[in-house]
Amino acid sequence: MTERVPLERKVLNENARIAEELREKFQKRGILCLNIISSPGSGKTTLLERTLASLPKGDRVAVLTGDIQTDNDAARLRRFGFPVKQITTGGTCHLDARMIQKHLEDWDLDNLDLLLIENVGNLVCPSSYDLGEDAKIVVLSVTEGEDKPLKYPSIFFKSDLLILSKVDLLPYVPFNIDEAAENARKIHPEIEVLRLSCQSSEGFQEWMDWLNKRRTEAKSRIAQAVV
Ligand SMILES: Nc1nc2c(ncn2[C@@H]2O[C@H](COP(=O)(O)OP(=O)(O)O)[C@@H](O)[C@H]2O)c(=O)[nH]1
Ligand SMILES: [Mg+2]
Repeated sequence: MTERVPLERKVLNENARIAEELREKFQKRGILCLNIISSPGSGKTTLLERTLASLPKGDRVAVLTGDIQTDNDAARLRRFGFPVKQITTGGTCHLDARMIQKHLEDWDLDNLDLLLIENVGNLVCPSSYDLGEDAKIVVLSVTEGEDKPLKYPSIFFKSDLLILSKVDLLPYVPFNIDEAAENARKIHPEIEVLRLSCQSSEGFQEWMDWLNKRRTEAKSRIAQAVV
């Protein structure tokens, strides 16, 4: 244990350095970068599919999607005509900044306004790794239990937005959605909360409004920097 702590710190310091370089590149160009995190199966890829389907053709959007094995998610997301890359971590339970840097090498960032990152399905490890994003988004589906913000506080503390997903299932599962939101606010009082179903489309417009607001803010930051 005494050996492990300094090594972990070194890895995280190195990650923070690369993440800061990435953040600078994104901010200089007004790119909004979002890091989407949840347990496996909470609906990250489905949300990205719906999002890409609703964006205009030629929109300056790209997706990086992380997984331990397989490129299934990238195959699902490529159908919409935007640049998509799979990052297969080969066992690692999170994405790190170096993986993002490497996978962005042959993309011209000047052609991008929005970079969506789907992290590896895991509520714990991804919360420790800054990817240079503007914001982390945590997705919690209604089948996972309203206590999860209390059990996995770090990711709820670090996320700007909580998406409570699969709300179409609420009639069938004992899940107190107000309590889930309340638990998240105990950990992070300013966290924004959205209720979403990709099945019924409830909350989808609110999600797109949130996304568009953040895109506009990212752009206006470079305008201010230029003035
Ligand atoms: N009922 C319901 N099922 C959903 C919803 N969103 C996703 N799913 C299902 O949940 C499963 C996992 O979704 P996926 O997007 O692959 O989750 P990921 O592992 O977080 O990327 C799939 O069978 C989806 O069809 C939703 O809003 N409502
Ligand atoms: Mg997925």
